[in-house]
Amino acid sequence: MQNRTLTFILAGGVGSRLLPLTLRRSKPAVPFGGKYRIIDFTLANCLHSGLRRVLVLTQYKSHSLHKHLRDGWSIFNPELGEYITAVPAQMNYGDHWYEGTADAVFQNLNLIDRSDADFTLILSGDHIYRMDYEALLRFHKDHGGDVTVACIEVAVERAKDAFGVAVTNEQMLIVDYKEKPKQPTPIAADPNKTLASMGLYVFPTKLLKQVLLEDQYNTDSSHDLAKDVLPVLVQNKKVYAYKFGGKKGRVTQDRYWRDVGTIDAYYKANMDLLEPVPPLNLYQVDWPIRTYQPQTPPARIVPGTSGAEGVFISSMLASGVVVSGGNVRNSVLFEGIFIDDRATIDQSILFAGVQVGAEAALRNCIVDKNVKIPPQEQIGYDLTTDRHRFTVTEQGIVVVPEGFVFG
Ligand code: ADQ
Repeated sequence: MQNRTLTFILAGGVGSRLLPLTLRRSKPAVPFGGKYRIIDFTLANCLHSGLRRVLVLTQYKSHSLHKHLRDGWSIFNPELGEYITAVPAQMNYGDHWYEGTADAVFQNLNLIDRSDADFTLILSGDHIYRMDYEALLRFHKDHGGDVTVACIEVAVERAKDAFGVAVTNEQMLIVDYKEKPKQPTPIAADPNKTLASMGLYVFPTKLLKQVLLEDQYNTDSSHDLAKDVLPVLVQNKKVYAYKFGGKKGRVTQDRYWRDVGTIDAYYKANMDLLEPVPPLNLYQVDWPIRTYQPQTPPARIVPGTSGAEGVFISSMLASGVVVSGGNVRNSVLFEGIFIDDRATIDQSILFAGVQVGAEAALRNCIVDKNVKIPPQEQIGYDLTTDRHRFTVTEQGIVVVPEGFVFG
């Protein structure tokens, strides 16, 4: 089925809840996990699931994402009809940018037609997970339904106002669907859990074109797949829920799925990778997460000028990092970072090129690219002061934005 499938990755959302990390880049382009960008996880899923025709729909602040796709993901051979192509919003129909996810796909109907694909798989570019889409496509075919939505069981609390929620019968046919309800309906087996939509859909291409066209004519619609299109389909067609989790297809460990839509969720998902046995296995040799990697020398942990040992505990360090007498604990460090003598980094995420001066102390913070932290600076210790300078989240994570210059 993969050969007969065209894949869209929706990657154009504003990502306002991830500000200031999305000041200059879209959410899928936000660095994650020490060397990746968020979109790498979805792209790696496509790669390992045998999907070879992938269109990435971009809109807001797309330069960084386009560059990343060009540098890291120009891996297929267009001569064989295989591609990962970034498609910017082009006002193909009407004089407006994409109005919602349904409109984003609709505005690329010409590419759907050109592909001649029988099935269209629609994915989001901003989730951290590993999933074999081949198993999803097979489920769609075997169940003989009209549309399939990938779903996951999550705590009712987590789904409130956040996810689309499906109610199914025993055959997994969706009998009710609500987008971001205040009171998600629990599943029959557990009152604390609900079945959340992962925002991934399989459509027969013919039906997709028909429903997108109908949606365009609906003047009350906000042209969103989850809000406007799916609820109508659930009433009129057979829409099945494919349950993510457990052993399916080639993936042996696939219960982990995170929508890293807020800074706190993003921070937590990074910290998950520091668990002794991380819930998402980056080390599975037959499922590497690909990315663009600059040429940098190996990481070094060495004594500083004062003679203090460089220390590195329960952390991830990308290549090109130099810890020169600094002390790094429970942190994620991207490439090319320099930690000077007796500086301490605790429970923090530092993006590429950050420099931390001697005796500076950073705790519970995220520092965006290339920021220079002066010697003896303290961040994350006095949140009242930090709030005047930086974004501080509900859970007390301090974010130092790209381009911040200390006075
Ligand atoms: P949200 O993530 O809140 O919920 P949305 O903001 O529409 O929905 O984002 C979905 C995807 O589409 C994201 O990858 C985003 O970047 C992209 N996107 C948004 N607007 C776009 C546009 N104008 N052009 C191109 N791409 C765009 C959705 C579903 C829920 C589901 C959750 C799961 O609506 O039902 O539970 O995803 O995370």
